[in-house]
Amino acid sequence: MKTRITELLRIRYPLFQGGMAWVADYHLAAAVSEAGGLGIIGAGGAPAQFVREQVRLAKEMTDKPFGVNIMLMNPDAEEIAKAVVQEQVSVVTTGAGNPAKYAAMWKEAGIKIIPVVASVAMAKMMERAGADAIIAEGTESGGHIGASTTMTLVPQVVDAVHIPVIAAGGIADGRGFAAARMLGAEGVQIGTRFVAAEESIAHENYKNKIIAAKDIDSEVTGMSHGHPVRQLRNAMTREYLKMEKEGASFDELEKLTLGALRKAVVEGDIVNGSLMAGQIAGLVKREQSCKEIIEEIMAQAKGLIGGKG
Ligand code: TUI
Repeated sequence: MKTRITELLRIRYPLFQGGMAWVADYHLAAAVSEAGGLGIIGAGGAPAQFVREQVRLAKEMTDKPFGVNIMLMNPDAEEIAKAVVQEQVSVVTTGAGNPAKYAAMWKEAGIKIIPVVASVAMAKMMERAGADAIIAEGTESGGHIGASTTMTLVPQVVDAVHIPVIAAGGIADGRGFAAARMLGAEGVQIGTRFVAAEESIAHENYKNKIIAAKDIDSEVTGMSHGHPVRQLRNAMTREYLKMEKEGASFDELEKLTLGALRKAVVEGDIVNGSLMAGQIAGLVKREQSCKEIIEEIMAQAKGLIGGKG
């Protein structure tokens, strides 16, 4: 299945694995890249040295291209931005901010720049700043989200920029892949289904919560202070939303979520942890290898789209 994304990155399938904090380490990234997609190491809130080590470990497991996602709210973002140059990473995706100030440095190093955006305005700004492609992420996604749905955002971003667009948010199977292609996207990014992959280091409790989730089991916290985060409903989200309704301050609310993602991913704390997941979690039925996931999605998509893709 050829698109401008497979050509740009020299990968078999235009299918990215989301660079999820704590979850997307070198095991997951290498497995996805080995299966023909683009694996992405999620730097999340980690220090630059951790990211360097992760990149080196991924290179020992695959000689195929993989990326690093830099979450721009990370206080160490600048150091990570330099580290990906030194470690000769081929693709960088960014989230939760504007990466324009790093664009010249990355371009000079030959790194492909693919920012995640949640609006047309940001997509245009990123194209002007030198992005090679754009990931348009809808509000169906897990984690930190924007307001527009994938269905509405993707075609509007496709019309607004010349660079290729990758659709994210609400995609977990071949139907979602095919639908994204119909909206004009030249690739997709998938997060939630890969959290439950065999190669994912997420705790079994977290994987099982995703596998058990139904369509309406996610909740968005943080709307009141402008940092909406989607995660599966549990005691933590109930308490958060109750406090938010009562007008709790940002600092009070932060106490509930501080370290909550780590609690979910590493400790398997499904009560107080932040079980970030997208609205498509209801479609994830079992733990499978990355290769099985990718081949299943691509076979289904090819059947729907036809041979040319
Ligand atoms: O970044 C994400 N998703 C994330 S980051 C994350 S880590 C976290 N943990 C706890 C609380 C909050 C975050 C979990 N999930 N997705 C990519 C994304 N980026 N979605 C939306 C945006 C975005 C938002 C604003 C991109 C650019 C932007 O620009 C703002 C500006 O600077 O103008």
